[in-house]
Amino acid sequence: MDDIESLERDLAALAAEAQDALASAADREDAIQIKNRYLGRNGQVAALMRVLRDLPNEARPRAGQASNACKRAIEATFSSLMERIAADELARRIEAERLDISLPARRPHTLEPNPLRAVEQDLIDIFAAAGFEVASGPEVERDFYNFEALNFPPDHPARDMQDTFVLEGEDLLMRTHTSPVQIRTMLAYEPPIRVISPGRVYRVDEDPTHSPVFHQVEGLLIDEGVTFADLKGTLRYFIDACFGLQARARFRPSYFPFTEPSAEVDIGCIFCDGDGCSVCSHTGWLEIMGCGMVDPNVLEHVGIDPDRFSGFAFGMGVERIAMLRHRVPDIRLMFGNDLRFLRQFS
Ligand code: 2NM
Repeated sequence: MDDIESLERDLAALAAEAQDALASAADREDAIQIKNRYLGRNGQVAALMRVLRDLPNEARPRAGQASNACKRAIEATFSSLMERIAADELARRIEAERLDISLPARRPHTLEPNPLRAVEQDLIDIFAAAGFEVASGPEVERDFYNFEALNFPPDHPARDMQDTFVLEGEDLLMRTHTSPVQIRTMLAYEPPIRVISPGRVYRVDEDPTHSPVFHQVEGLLIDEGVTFADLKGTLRYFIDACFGLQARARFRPSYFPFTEPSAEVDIGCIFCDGDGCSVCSHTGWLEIMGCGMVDPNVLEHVGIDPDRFSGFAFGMGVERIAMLRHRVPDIRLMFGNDLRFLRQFS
């Protein structure tokens, strides 16, 4: 009886000692070592239980219960300690990896519509609202569509290889204007015809203020009884829509092989309001487009009877219109890829 009671006391004391030791464990490894020191195969609890051999049979169940109670107490302390260590570790990690989700996000680099494309679309919209349909055609053209049908004489300077990108040994060139699209349209359709042809065009002349590729929007209207007054009315509508009702405009006589009579359209200089400045070469006027009545020779080339039908045509450079719309005094900025410049239009 004495033996079993002293064993119970010893086991209880051992459990208390192990719990004390665990309470001062520094970390996981420390805790595991402490636990093994008491509960391991050669641990202190096992050592105590070796006295079991000397106990009478009837005392053994009590000794077993006492030993199990001791083990359970130590294990319970151990596992709650491990839980606390894991919780502490998690709390430390969360603190260390904390994200401040209130920080404003960095703006992603998005593609803004290029000012040139935006202006091209504006021009299309303006003429579409007046009933013009969009026509397109190849950028690599034949001499007939780009020059001959447009009444360019065989020795016209624009046909010079100095000015036109030609594919040598072949009847192919890069179109120098979008007029060949008008020729193709007139060949394919009967009047009345009312189209605009936006697109890329190519010219050799390259200096700091000219690009070998630029953009045009040309227009064509063919019907019975079309006069220069119709041309003026259409272009005044365009100027109102593109530059505003207050814009002053003038038609100045000019010459193109494909129109007769021909004119150039100027608007009052938007940089100096007509006073004269370096942008308008001190004239007070800025040229925005060319136009005229389609030459009867052109109509003959495409099989339209010039005695029955007449029409007008016009053409403008999109870069130039963009420059004036946005009051950019140097056209070179428009071709460039300087994002600081381009972002101003978004
Ligand atoms: C311009 C100026 C004046 C024009 C003429 C034609 C065609 F095919 F009908 F003859 N298309 N575009 C034209 C007329 C173009 O650009 C400055």
